[in-house]
Amino acid sequence: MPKHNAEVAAVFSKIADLLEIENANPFRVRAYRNAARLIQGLSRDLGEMVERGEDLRDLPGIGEDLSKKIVEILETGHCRFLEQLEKQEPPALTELLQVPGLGPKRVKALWQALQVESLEDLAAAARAGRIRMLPGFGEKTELRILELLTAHLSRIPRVSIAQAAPVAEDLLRLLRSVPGVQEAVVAGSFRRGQETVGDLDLVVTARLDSPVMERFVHHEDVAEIFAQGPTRATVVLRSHLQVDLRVVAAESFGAALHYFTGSKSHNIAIRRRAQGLGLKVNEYGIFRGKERVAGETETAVYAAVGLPYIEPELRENRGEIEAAALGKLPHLVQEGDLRGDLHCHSAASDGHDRLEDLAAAAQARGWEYLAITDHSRALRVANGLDPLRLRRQMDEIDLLNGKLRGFTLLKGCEVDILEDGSLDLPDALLRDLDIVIGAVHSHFDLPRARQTARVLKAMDHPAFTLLAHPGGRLIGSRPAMDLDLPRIIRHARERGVFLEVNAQPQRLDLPDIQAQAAKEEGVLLAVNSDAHSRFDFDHLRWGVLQARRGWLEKKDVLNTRSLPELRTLLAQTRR
Ligand code: DGT
Ligand code: CA
Ligand code: CA
Repeated sequence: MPKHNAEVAAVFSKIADLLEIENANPFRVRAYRNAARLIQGLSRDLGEMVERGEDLRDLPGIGEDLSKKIVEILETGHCRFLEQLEKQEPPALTELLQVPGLGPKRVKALWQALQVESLEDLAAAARAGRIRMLPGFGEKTELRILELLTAHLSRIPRVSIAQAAPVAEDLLRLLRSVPGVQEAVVAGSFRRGQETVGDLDLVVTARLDSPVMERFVHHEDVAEIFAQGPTRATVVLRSHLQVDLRVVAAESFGAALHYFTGSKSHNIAIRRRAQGLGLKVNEYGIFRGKERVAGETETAVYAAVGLPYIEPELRENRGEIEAAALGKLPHLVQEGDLRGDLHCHSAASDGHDRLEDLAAAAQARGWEYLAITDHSRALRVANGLDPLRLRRQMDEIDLLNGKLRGFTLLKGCEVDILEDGSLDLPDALLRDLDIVIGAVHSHFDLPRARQTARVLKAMDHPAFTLLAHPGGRLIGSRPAMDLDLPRIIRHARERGVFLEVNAQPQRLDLPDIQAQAAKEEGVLLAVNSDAHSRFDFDHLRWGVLQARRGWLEKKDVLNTRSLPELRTLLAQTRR
C-alpha cells in the first residue's frame, strides 16, 4: 500500500530531532523541520504527485535531496538516512522524543544526565525528584514533564481524520478491485466526520464466492491479523491504524451500514424506538417477528421506525432523533455552498504562494472572493507583517483587483491578540482593512478570567471582525485555552462579530458542539481554510464536516454569502 504524507512528515521530523541532538547545522535541522510542516499541512497526496510525474522540487523548501528522500520513503517505506541516524543514537532517545512537548534539547540533556533507558525510567526519575536538580530544569519543569509523560503513556492513539482518509480511500480501491465485490464503504466515526478515528470500519457487500476476505487480510500492508472469520476481520496496518471489515449480503447493506456507522448511543436510541413499534433492529435488518421489513438501504431502515434519513454527522444522539421525528432536521451546509474563504496566508507571512496564484486557485474553485489575512508583526516566527508591509500588500491587492474579473481579493489581516487584549497593529491601519481576524498565538495558559477578558477586549476593538480558532487547541498536542466560551459566544452576538470554524485538520476550532452553541445564539460562523498554500483550500472538507456535526446550515455560515451580502455584514461590524 502506498505511503502517505503523514508518514513522510513523521520521518522528516524525526530526522530534524536527531540532527538537533547531534548539534548539526541549524539550517539543516530547520530544512527538515520546515519540510515536515509543509508536508503535514499539504492537502495533496505526495504519492499521487509522484505518480503523475510532478516535480516535488516545485514545493517550497523541497530541493533535490529532500525530493529524493520523499520518493525513497514513498517507494520503499524506509529512509536509509533516518536509519543511519537512529543507529548512531541510543534507542532510548528515539523513545523519549515521542513525547509531545519534550523537545530534542531537553531529551538530550535528560538522557545525558540521568542515563534513562525508557519513558518509565524518566517518569520514575521525575517522581523521585531527580529532574529538578539538573541545571536548567527546576521543580515546575519536573512537574510538567511528569504530566506530559503520564498523558503520553496513557493515551489511546487516535488518528486524525485527514490522515485516515487516504488510507481509507486506498483500502476502498483495493476492496472494489476484488472480484464479486459490489459495495465498499467506510462507516464508523470516519463516516460521521469525527475529527479523529480510533479505527476504520469497512462495510462490504459481495457475492458469496468472492475472495474479498482473503485478499483483505493478506494484503501487504497488514501487519497483524487480530481476528478473521468468513464475514468479519480485524487487522492492524503497518501504519498502526486498526481496521474492521464486515462483509454482508446486499439485502442487509443498509442495516449493516447503519449499525457500523453508529454512534453507539444513536444506535441504542434507534433500537429503543424500534422496540416501541414492535420491531427488532440488528446489523442484518429490521424485523417484525421473522419478517424482514427493511435492510437494503439506510433510508428504509429509518423509514421503518418512522423517521426521515438522518445524515451521519448528526448521529450522536444529541437530539437528532427528536428533530427527525418532528421533521425539524437541519439542512446541513455543504462544501459547494461556500462562495469564498476568509482566512488565508500568502508568501508575505508564512504561506507559500503569491497573491495572484491564491486568487487564481480560489477563482478556479468557483468562489467569488478570498480574504488575504497574513500574520501581524508580533508573530515573528511567521514573518508577520508590520504596518508598512501590510500597506504595501493592500496596494498590491487593489492593483490585482483591478485586473480580476468576477472575483475579489479582500484586504485582511490575522492580527495577534496581545496579552493585554490589544491588537498588534495601529487602529488607523486596521480600519482600512475589509476584514480583521483576531487570533491568540501566545500566552495560552492565562487563568480563565484573564484569558476571557483578553479576548473580550479584542472583540470590542472597533475594527474587529472575526475571532480565529477561538479555543486555540491543536488536536493531540495542545488543549484548548481556559476560556469562558459561552461568554465569548454571547459577546460575539451582542457585538455583531463572527466566530470561526477553522478547517485545518489539527485545529477544527470551534469544534462541533461549540459551533452549534454559537449557531443557537445566532452568531454567524465562517468556515475558513486558514490555507498556507493554494492546495490547502482542500482543508475545507474537514471544516465543513465539523460544521455539519455542529448542525450548521448554509444560512449559519458567513462565507456562503454573496460578496455584496458579505460586504454589508462586514460593514455592520464596524463601530
Ligand atoms: P472510533 O472507532 O472510536 O473512532 O468510534 P466508532 O464510532 O467508529 O466506534 P467503533 O469502531 O468501536 O464501532 C463502530 C460502530 O459500530 C459504532 O459507531 C456503533 C457500532 N457499535 C459498536 N459497538 C456497539 C454496541 O455495543 N452496540 C451498538 N448498538 N452499536 C455498536
Ligand atoms: Ca471506528
Ligand atoms: Ca471498529
